Amino acid sequence: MSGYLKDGQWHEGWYDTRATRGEFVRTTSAFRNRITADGSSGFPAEAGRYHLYVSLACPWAHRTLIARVLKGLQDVVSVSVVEPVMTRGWSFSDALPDHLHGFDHLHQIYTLADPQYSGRVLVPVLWDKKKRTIVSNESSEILRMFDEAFAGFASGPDLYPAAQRDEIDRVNAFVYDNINNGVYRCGFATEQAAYEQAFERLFAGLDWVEGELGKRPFLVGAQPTEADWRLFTTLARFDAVYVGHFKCNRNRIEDFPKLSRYLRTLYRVPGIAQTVDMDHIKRHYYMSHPHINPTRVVPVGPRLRFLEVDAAH
Ligand SMILES: N[C@@H](CCC(=O)N[C@@H](CS)C(=O)NCC(=O)O)C(=O)O
Repeated sequence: MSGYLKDGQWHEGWYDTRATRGEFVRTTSAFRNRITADGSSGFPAEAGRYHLYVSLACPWAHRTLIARVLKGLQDVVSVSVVEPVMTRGWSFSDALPDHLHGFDHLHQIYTLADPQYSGRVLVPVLWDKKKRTIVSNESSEILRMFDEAFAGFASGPDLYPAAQRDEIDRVNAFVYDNINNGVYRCGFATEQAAYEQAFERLFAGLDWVEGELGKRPFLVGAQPTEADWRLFTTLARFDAVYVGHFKCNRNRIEDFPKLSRYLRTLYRVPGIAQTVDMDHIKRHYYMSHPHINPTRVVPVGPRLRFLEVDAAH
């Protein structure tokens, strides 16, 4: 089960949707420091200094893993992966250890950074081994740091090109509201009206993207940018999890000609396939939300054609 920390103490509990008429409202991330190339923020870019905690199931954490791979930071920023199924929140095991502290649970990382921390215990977490604290637990900002701050250590495509920033910001906001967070607003709604409203917005959003992808290969311009990778992590989970578990079932991504081709194109970019773990994804969602799936039985299907592109090429 999932839970939260209050004054540094762990409590079991899910999101309370009573005050918001059944609508799921996402909490904001608490740690918002920034790594910069010049170190003016107090967190200078250094090889070997920072450690990323992720869940391979989590679409937000997935963005940061993708940026790490695309920017060639595998030897610069180390990683620990949490167990896919939540027990006292995110946890570690012998197979998936906390490489830095040997902790059993991710909440211990939060209380190491702040013994009085109150709030949810979220992935991703970017840890500073020198200051022994959390730099950030906001995926959109970690993605930007990997893109910009470590230019002296590694290289890769510019994911947030200066000339396209306004357009990327605009697309990101739309995709976040309607699609990335939209699937959660469908799945975690506890009243019919809240679910139906989220459902309409989600599929209107996907219809819009389908139309845009008829005009150009990627969301902003001719090359993938962070806008595409932020959408990709939701698309990759959609047919396997969101259609069934979150009731996002007007149609599948596979049924959209442009979106399904786009998903395959992005999946085929070197390094990306290794960041997609469908076993963690399916087990996490179907087994960690007993209020949605009390039997915790994980569906065997569906067949996911975008995962078969390696075999086909
Ligand atoms: N705004 C955050 C959201 C992160 C987030 O919600 N992570 C989820 C996993 S997909 C989590 O850790 N949930 C645990 C919980 O809510 O208890 C980000 O983008 O970094």
